Formats: sequence, structure tokens, C-alpha cells
Amino acid sequence: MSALDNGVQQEFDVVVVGAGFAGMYMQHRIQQRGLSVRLYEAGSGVGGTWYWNRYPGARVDIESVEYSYSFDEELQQEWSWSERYASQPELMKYCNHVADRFDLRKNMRFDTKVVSAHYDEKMRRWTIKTSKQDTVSAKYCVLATGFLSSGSVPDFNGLQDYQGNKYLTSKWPKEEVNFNGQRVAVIGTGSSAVQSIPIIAEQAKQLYVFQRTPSFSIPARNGPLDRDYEKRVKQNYRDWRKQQRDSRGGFISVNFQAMKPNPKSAIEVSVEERLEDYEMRWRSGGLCFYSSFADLFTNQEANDTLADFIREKTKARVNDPETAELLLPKDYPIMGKRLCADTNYFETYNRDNVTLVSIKDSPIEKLTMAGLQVRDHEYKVDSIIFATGFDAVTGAIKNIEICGRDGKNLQEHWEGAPRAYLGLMSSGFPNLFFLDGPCSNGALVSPMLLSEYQVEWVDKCIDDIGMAESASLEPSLVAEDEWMEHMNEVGKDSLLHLANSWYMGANIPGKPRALLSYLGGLETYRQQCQAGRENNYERFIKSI
Ligand code: NA7
Repeated sequence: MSALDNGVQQEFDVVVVGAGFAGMYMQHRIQQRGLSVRLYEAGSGVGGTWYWNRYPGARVDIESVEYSYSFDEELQQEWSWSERYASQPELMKYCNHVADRFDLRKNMRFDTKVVSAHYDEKMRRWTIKTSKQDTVSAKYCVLATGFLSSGSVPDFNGLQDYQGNKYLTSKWPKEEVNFNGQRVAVIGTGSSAVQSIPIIAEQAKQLYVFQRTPSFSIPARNGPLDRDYEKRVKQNYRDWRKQQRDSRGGFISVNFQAMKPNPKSAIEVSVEERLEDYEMRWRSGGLCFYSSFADLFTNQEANDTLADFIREKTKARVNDPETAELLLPKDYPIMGKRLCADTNYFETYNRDNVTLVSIKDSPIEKLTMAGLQVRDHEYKVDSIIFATGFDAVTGAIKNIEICGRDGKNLQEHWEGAPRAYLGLMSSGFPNLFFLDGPCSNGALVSPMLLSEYQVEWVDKCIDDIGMAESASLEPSLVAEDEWMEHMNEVGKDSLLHLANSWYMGANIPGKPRALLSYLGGLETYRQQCQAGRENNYERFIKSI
């Protein structure tokens, strides 16, 4: 039923935007409270970013036993992952299972984008309009729009001239795409490209990879999930999750020593000790280097030791020395851009049908009717795959016209850089919450644990503030200013500043360069959120 089916404007206690992991859990908590809730989702089903990113090889790069909900003991006991890192289809099965198990679909509306949200100060409610011309009103609005959900295609010259097939990894078609016998171009070498290139190379007659900046990538060492490991995890799941929440990044693998954070400095230990740590993590695979030596993120000399180690390992994976050299990242610190976890990525360049085209010094000049022009060469291709990333963290929020108190526009409030107290609420926008949003640590800790924590925080706010006509909550401008100061202070020595990554908004032309996430670690962030509402929400402007 649409909101206007009866010709009557519908009213809800809460409207949630986005049916990814965060939005689904938010809706579940609201349903449990017996409040009325409506969730809008642009896709035709649940899953959020996983719904759209169905490109070949798409899979999560965090272990699935960790990248799954922890809020319900029965759910985590009954679900069984087939691989160490779940593939996109398996993640979709899981999301659908959760939607059914907690009876979420009844309050969801698919294929519907929220286009605007305006706060009515007199009524103290949000008026929300959708792409289906529905207008609904809600006491609270929760944006669970995801930090990697607004796909980006650069404005290449001639983009419309190209007559072949175009695919965007972040909006992959539902129908199976087969590149058998085709000449294919992939633009980009970030995580999505790194995952899809080995599979596309097996199908294509010829694959050209257009690389502007090489990525650091570690073999994921994916495989069937070890059943003994699963048993051990499940025996201690509750305990283990608690340890995760109390940790810096939210990762505490029980199986892999490699996930244990190393508190030492990479340059103060002996060369032998350092190499032993790196080799152990290399053997384990995946993103465990994030928990290697403590100063890797802040000390260039320390960071260089790991970058050199990974570059040497990478060289050994590529037969042709010239190609290997082009594939080695040299211009930014390792982990300055998000690490990739791959299966046969670099080895794929050893195939006869794969050509690496470095566009570092001469960008793609234009798209032609038949392909791409770089320098004086036209690469004629049947399909172009844009693996060109996301307008990350803020993109999906900014796509909605949001006006708060006194008609204050969120885009204007965020001009220069996004501002949000605890990454959860912005001053001047009462009863509006962001999940996994800017100024929280969404991009740098386990997103599942962070969003679960944030959902519970928001749920408690809604319970505390209530549904009275007068009820409203927003952070004071002072609290927001102080949070931004704290966030910038905590992040000022980070090597993230030295890379042109989506962490810094630097991958989108014209986007202001700013650190978009809080680097304080999950345990610190949780303490800050706890403290944030102490003394009866003294850091907020509150009315009940
Ligand atoms: P990423 O990691 O942002 O990668 C995008 C890639 O596209 C990257 O290699 C970019 O090169 C490249 N790109 C972007 N614009 C251009 C232009 N104009 N010309 C050539 N190449 C371009 O996005 P992904 O989807 O791969 O991964 C995003 C996250 O998803 C990832 O971090 C994981 O968390 C999961 P650049 O580096 O900007 O030179």
C-alpha cells in the first residue's frame, strides 16, 4: 500500500531510509518497541550496497563470522557461512533470511527513493517525500543510506558517444553478464576492480585494465569455512562479540593470530621481529595488516617498512618485470587507501589476454564510438566496466534535499566538510540521525559492529525522548564544534592525509578535501557516545 493509497497523508513514528544492514536492524528495533515505522529503499530488495554490487567476484573482505549481526544469539547460532569471506549472493541470502526472520518486509517499501526531508518546526515532525510522490510524516528520521552506496562515474569526454556495453560495478545488472569472446576494458583498480578482474579475464577474449593509481592488495586466502573454527566461534560467540566491541577496530579473530593487534612500534622492534609479524599476517591473508604495528598509520618510516614488504611480495606474483613495476604503488602510504584483499589479482596479469594500461601520466582522453582513446592509441572494446568508486560517506545523504530548523539546508551546513556530533546528529536538524555517517568511524572499523552500536544508541534516544508533540533532540552547536575539533585532533597525524582516497573525499572532483571519519577506534567512540548523553543529554538541546 502506498502512503497515499487512501488519499490520506500517512504518519509514522519513525522513517528509516535504506535497507542495508544498518537500516534493517534499525527497523527491527523500532518494531520491537511497538512504534510505527516505514522503511524506504531505492532497490527492489534488501541488502543495501550488496544489493547493487553484484559484479563478478563481489565478496566481503571481512571474515563472515564477524561481518554478520551480533544482536541476536539465535540468529548467529543458526546461520552458517559457507566460506571464510562470503560472496555477494550468500550475503543476499543472509539479508533476505534476516528480513523474513524478523518480519521486516511488511514495513518496507522498495523501488522508492527518498527525495526530500523537511523539518516542520511547529509540528516537530519531518515531512518526507519520495520518488513515488508519497508524502509521509515522521517524528524521527534515520538515514541508513550507507557510506559506499552512491556510485560515481567520472565525466569522461565522449561518455555518451561510446556505442558498446557499459557496466558500473556499483550498479551491476541483475541478468547474468557474460564476456565470452569479448574485448573488455576495466577502468579503475580499487577493490571492486581487484575482485572482478580475475573473473572477467577468464571469460574475455582480451581484457585491458586502465590503471591511474595502483592498489596495495593482499591475497585473501578465501576458502570453505573450516567447520571446527565455526564450532569454536559459535561456542563463544557472545563473549567474542563483546571483545570485538571493546577493541579498536572491531576485529578479534579467534582462529587467526594474525588479527591480534600488535601494540609495538614497527621501527623499534628488530628487523627479524618485524618480518616475522609481516610474514605471519601475509600467510593468514586478507586485511589483518590493519592490526599490525601500532605506528603504521602515523609514522612514515614505519609505514615504509610494510609498504616495502608488500611491494616485494607483489613483484613475485607478476612474471613481467615491467608490468610488475607499474603495478607497485609508490606514491602514497600503505593503508592510506583502503587495502584490497584479492584472489589471483596480480597473477591475472600473467595471462596472455590481459593488458595493463597505465594512465597515470596520460589520462583517458575520451571515449570514442568504439572504445577509449589514450595518448595516440584507440583501444577498441565491446564492453567498458567502470570500477570507478563511490561518492563515499556523504554522497547518498547529499542526494536527499534535507532542510532542518529555520529552513537550514544540510548541504550548506556541511559546506567545506560534513559536521555531525558523534557522527550521529547535526546541529539544527532535530530528530534526524545518521547511521555509518560522516564523522563517526564507519569507514575504518567493522561496519557491522559500529552500525549495531549506533542503532542501539539511536533506539535509546527515541525511547528517552519519546513521541510527545513537543519531543525533540538535537546536538548543541558547541557540542558539534567540539566533536569536530576532537575528530580533527585525533586524525591530524594520520597518514591518511597523504593519499587521494575516498576516506578524504579526494576521489571525487570538486569534493572538498577533508577527513570524513573519526579515527579514534571503536572502543573510544563508544565511550564518547556514552558520555555524549550523560547528565540528561546536557550536550543536546532537548525537549520532551
Ligand atoms: P575505489 O577504491 O575508490 O576505486 C576506484 C578506482 O577508479 C580507483 O582505481 C580510481 O583511481 C579509479 N578512477 C576513478 N576515477 C577515475 C578516472 N577519472 N580515470 C581513471 N581511473 C579512475 O572504489 P571501489 O569500488 O573499487 O572500492 C570502494 C570500496 O568498496 C573499497 O575501498 C572497499 O571498502 C569496498 P584513483 O585511485 O582515484 O587514481
